[in-house]
Amino acid sequence: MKKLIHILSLTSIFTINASVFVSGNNVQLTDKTTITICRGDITKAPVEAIVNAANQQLLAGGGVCGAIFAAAGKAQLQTECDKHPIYAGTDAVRCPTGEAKITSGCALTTRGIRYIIHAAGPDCRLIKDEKEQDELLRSTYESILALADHHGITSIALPFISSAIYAFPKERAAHIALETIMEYTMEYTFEHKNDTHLKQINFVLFSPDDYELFEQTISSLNKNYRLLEKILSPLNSNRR
Ligand code: AR6
Repeated sequence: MKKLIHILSLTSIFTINASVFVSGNNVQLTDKTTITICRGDITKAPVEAIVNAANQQLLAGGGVCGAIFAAAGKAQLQTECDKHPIYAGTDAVRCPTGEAKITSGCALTTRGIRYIIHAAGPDCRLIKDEKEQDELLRSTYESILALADHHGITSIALPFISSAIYAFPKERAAHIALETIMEYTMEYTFEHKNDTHLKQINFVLFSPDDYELFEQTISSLNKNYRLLEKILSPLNSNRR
């Protein structure tokens, strides 16, 4: 029931935009949290923080990780990542799966990107249990948002974590990504009695297919929330 009450309030918290992200174009901020579905290169996003789909060792890699290291300055960003200590008894793990670590934006600070949040999503080539995959992906997004809030970050751009090299099934991954962000923002409002610092949350999708998937997912989530609101309106009015 607690969860349903949370969900009921979602539509009043969020403004949901869908727009094609063009480098240099800014998205209008509102006084509420806005999720924007964008297309493009995350290193060009006009935000305070971008998220890297990292590996647990926080080493330069391929995919979006490679693009971020290249744009931020590979050596400088690696030096920053190496400041995060290795967890004892691990294979040089600096960021366990489901967690996130922060560095400066290195060369990207000249474009206004002050921070890079490195998050290790589940590698589904190794983790085969679906429940565990889902929980770890959810925890990855929660860790990112909590870390961003801790640093007072107001605008952030996220990639489609785990969806390519780490082979997470895309439909489930998109659903978890969007739902976790909606729920986090709601819960933050309830628990801290004010809004999250995050006002602008951009999902930056690289391929047209991923962009379309996110558009469909966000509109179906929104539809479900509206349906619930209708069915449970007596409950809703009791709360007031
Ligand atoms: N901007 C936005 N999205 C991008 C960009 C970009 N410049 N480049 C690729 N993508 P992946 P993972 C999208 O494989 O599955 C690395 O080696 C891409 O189309 O980068 O979490 C790390 O070091 C896809 O939708 O991340 C890890 O070892 C999304 O980014 C491992 O890969 C994520 O794809 C992480 O794998």
